[in-house]
Amino acid sequence: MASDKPINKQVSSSERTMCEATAQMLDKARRDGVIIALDRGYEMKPCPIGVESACCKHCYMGPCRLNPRDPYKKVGVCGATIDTIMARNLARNVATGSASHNDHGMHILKLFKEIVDGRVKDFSIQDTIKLERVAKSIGIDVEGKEVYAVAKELYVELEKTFSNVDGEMPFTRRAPKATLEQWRKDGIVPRGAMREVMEMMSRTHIGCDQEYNNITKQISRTALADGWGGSMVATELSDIMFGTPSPTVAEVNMGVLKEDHVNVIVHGHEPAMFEGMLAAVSDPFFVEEAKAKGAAGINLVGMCCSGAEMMSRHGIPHAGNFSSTEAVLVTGAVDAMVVDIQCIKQGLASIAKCYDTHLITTNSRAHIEGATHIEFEEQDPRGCTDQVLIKAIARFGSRSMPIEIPKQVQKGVHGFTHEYIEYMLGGTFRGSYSPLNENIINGRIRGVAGVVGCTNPKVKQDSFHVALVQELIRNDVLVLQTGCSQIALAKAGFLTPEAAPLAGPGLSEVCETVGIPPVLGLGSCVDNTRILIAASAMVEAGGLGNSIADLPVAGCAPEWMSEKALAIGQYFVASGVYTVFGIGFPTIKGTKFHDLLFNGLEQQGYGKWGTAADPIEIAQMMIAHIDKKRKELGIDKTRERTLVDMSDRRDIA
Ligand code: NFS
Repeated sequence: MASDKPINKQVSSSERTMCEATAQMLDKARRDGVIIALDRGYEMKPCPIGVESACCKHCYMGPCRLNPRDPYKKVGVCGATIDTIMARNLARNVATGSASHNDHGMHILKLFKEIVDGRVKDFSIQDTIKLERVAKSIGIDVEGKEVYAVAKELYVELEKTFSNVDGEMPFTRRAPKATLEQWRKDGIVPRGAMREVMEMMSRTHIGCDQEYNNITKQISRTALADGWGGSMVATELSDIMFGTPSPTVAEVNMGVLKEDHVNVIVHGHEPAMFEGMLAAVSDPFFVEEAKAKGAAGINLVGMCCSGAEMMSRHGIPHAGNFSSTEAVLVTGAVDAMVVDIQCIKQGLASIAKCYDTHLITTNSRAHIEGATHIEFEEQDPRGCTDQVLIKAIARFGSRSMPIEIPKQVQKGVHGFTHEYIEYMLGGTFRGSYSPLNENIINGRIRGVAGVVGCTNPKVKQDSFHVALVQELIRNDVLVLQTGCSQIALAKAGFLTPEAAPLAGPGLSEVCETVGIPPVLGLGSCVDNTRILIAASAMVEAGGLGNSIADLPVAGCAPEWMSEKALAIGQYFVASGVYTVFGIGFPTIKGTKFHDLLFNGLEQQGYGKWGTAADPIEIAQMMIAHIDKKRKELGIDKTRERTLVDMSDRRDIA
């Protein structure tokens, strides 16, 4: 957004981001008098009461503000205690996050139905093996049935994910038996996502559920309706319709923009529009149109989560994560940025205007004031994509902005899936998680960590992700990644097999043997469900306990910012995973609700939350938890026997 206000230049761009390309664009934005979120975030002073969730605005007797330093001194006008207030606030955050993923999943399901019904012709079922596999996983008999018959049955079953009034969400059948039994015992198996989100909203109305333990149960249920519901539907059906990813080399960072090409960036979360754009840019008509305007071609690039998905599936280059979406426009080289839903900053509109870039919204659920809206319809993808390309090519032909494209670009291997992990360890005929479990039991791999989530201008962009992952792999923890975190590590060069020596001796040995990086990129945020399935497969393979809570695993979102991240965190906790958030957490230490989340849930047999401000401390907390689980499993000794330090290694040599 253009501003006359002096910008705080005392903080150098390299202190705001460790991404050199983004730093270069932040400097340019400052020179151009344009303020982007990395500077806005720094200037914003968050409300000290809100940051700890000590305020309530669920009715108009308030808003009521309690004192975070003395939280039990006061109650709200209705008598709500600090525990009720914090629990209700988190509940609504989780409901929003779960609603976002379920809305996405439901949209994907609708597209799947329209393909099955023959109403959408531009997309089809690409992966019939996965279709059968997913159908079988929830008890559908596929024997002797035609592809579209199986697809129809799968649709009917998966619709219950959203519409069930009672019963159990279909994909919960994929959870380990002991994990599912725990949910049943506590009455938190999600029914239908619409019911869970609606009930969560209703129960947090003034004067309804005012017992933080009981509210927490519904928080877990609403979150599980995300992880084992809408998100999992989105991942699995996207794989079936657009192809299941397998490891592929892709380029990441702003250097993927090309000055002599028409540059079109797609940013958002739903793959259909991006797939439509991919088909349109290879149309010879548009290639010729671009050439007629003097361009060498059309360069299609992704950002954020749909970018991560397309990179995994098709190797499409990726220009950067959440904190770089405004900065990339500062290059002046973006002819059109096309967006759909979620994580699209409103600030993009004014910055696009400053750099004469077309910002085009395409989804009926997400318009932005100041952007051009061209609706994307799955029945007629070209109705939208062609108009986008006409605008982008015209803008290329009349470019007036000085162009400065950062040089940084990093190659990496993306596109791992839970299916591929199984295959790479065991091969086609004896694909299995047993080799992974064996390597955990014998101590070469200490444990597995999911490092995921956003970037947040409250901290130096990417720096927490990178420091944390570096520490984890150094300690032989295999890291699985998704979302903006994956992009941070990809930019830093960790997603290549060549990064194996950065890992500890055990993990690097495994990586070198199998030929994989120590950090495996699984795609977008809804693809966190691949981690749930991988964890379930580890339990099933045996030797590491009966439930996800028994596994030597941990999760983390070190630079989180969105409500979706809170929903994801809670579904991992409720599935049995110790989950640590960096930056902060919206509860007050020392309160009963905080203690329940950070301690009590684990005693009940679930995972638990953790938080710390320093990435190395977070890594150590995760490693300590992994070691605790190893001890409980009785495999802590094996690790001590197998580990050799560098001097031992030299002696052996
Ligand atoms: Ni996830 Fe993807 Fe990124 Fe955070 Fe936003 S893009 S869904 S919420 S910022 S990881």
